[in-house]
Amino acid sequence: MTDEAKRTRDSRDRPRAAGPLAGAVAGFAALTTAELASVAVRPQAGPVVAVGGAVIDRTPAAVKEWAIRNFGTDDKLVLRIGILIALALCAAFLGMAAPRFPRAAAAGVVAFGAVGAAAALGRPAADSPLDALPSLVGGISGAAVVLLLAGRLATRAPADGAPEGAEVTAGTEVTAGTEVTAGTEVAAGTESSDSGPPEARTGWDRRGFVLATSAVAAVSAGAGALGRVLNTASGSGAVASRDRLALPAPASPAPPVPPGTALRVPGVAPFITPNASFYRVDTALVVPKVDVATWRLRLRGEGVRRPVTLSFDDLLRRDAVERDITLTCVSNEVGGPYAGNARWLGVPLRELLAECGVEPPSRGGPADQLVARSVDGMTIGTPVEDVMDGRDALLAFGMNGEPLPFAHGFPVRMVVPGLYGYVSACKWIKDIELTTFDSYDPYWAERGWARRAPIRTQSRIDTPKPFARPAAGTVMVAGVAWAQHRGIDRVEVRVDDGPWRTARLASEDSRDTWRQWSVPWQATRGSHTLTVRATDRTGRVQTDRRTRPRPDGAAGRHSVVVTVD
Ligand SMILES: Nc1nc2c(c(=O)[nH]1)N[C@H]1C(S)=C(S)[C@@H](COP(=O)(O)O)O[C@H]1N2
Ligand SMILES: [Mo]
Repeated sequence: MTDEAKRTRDSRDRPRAAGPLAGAVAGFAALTTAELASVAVRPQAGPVVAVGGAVIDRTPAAVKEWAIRNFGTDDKLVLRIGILIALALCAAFLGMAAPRFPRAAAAGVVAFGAVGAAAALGRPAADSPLDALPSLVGGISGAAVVLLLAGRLATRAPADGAPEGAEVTAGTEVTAGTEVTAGTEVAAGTESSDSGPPEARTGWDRRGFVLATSAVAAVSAGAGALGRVLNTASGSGAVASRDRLALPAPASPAPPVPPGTALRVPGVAPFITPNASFYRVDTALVVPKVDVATWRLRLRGEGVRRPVTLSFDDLLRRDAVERDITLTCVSNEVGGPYAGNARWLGVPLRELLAECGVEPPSRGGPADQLVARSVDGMTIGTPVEDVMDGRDALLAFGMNGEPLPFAHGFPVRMVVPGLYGYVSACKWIKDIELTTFDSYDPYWAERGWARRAPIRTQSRIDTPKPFARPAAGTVMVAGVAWAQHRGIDRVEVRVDDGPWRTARLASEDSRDTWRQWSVPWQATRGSHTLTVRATDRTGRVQTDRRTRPRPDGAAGRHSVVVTVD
């Protein structure tokens, strides 16, 4: 064997990537075994979801607004990918340290597991110490892999005076010739140094490392795949219960939609938003899958003279009402996409509360805040007065003729016309507590958002799109406007600093729904700014003072700049 070939087998020439690779494989093993262990608890208890949830809970509002602005509904995907990248980097670093400091590296992996466990236990929905299990299992199995691979990475000092030739003769599987000409790691890797006499061993255990790494990777992939399959299967009862669900006919159907609610201008949001394109805003990295058969809703708290716990069948036995209601998110920027209009089916919350003996504050009731809790630990606070003032506040289970989609709160959510979703529209609801604004801050109030938040009067230009290049001539400017529970009275558009022109308004379905509007524009060449403003039925004109969404919804007018060719 030449000196050069000999050197390739020396530890100093162990490929630089081996350590990081070992770390990455250990990290992979940790995450996949954690996934498998989460089957025994719940999918949400897995480390990435738990840490992601903890990050969401702690993200400063300004960062959250930035994330929503830049990533929209993909923000959760971006967060997950970010966590995985961070973990991969840490794992690679620990892997680099592993050959020299195997125990420290293993302890590092366990520490990551502990962080995951702490995050899982700290989630608001964690109601069992078992939530820590997946991360702990992951940390321990990852640490075991680190120790295993560190052993394979470690250098074995050549025995003093071992004859050079011993090694060559030891090379049983590969001829010395190929090894020398290849002079590469591949050739060395196929050679079995283990089969040589111990005193002849030198360099690192390439073959052992490759075998161990592949075996761990394969077993981990299997564990992860199995965990995925079982976690999906654990939600299959809920999926089946949704598939089987036959929605009741409403005792009070939605009033027929008058003709003319849709203006048929291409590019305008449809009057009814299909479920598949309805915006989704929530903190759930894994959508809760609740089986109707096990679902319960508890109603209790201050001034609740007769607390109740309802099953889904109990809800179905009540008279259902059907209403068209436009839902809007407080995080929506002026001109943003987080508004949608659906036909909801559910039971009136007011009647249920009244049956339980609840009085609104205006009639002397002690509770002014209704706090809804979801199965994933969200808390949403709604004024009791608004829920009981006669508006169609619903415990909804149907959306556009279907059971609620899982992402939109199956089996039951709240919908209250006129209030932003974060103070009214609790999805996956399981508990209602009557309390006061003074004594309890729900999730978003704790994070700097307003405790009470009626929806602001808003209008949006859907077409033309920003920076569109329409041809000169007649251009249809159109969009939607909303002022839920007050109703839209007028929409006006202006071009540049010109006069406000009244737009044609589509028919009003109800004052809880948005309205399309359109106005034909004789577009002239050049760059133009189109601006819209709405006036609600209380006579209030949409303000031109721009504000950010926080704390109680974005104000200001939507403008679009276009260049007419
Ligand atoms: N359980 C739960 N309910 C929730 C939320 C949430 O994060 N968790 N987000 C609220 C917010 S901020 C809004 S705007 C609406 C959005 O409902 P959607 O996703 O069905 O459009 O749900 C509300 N209900
Ligand atoms: Mo929201």
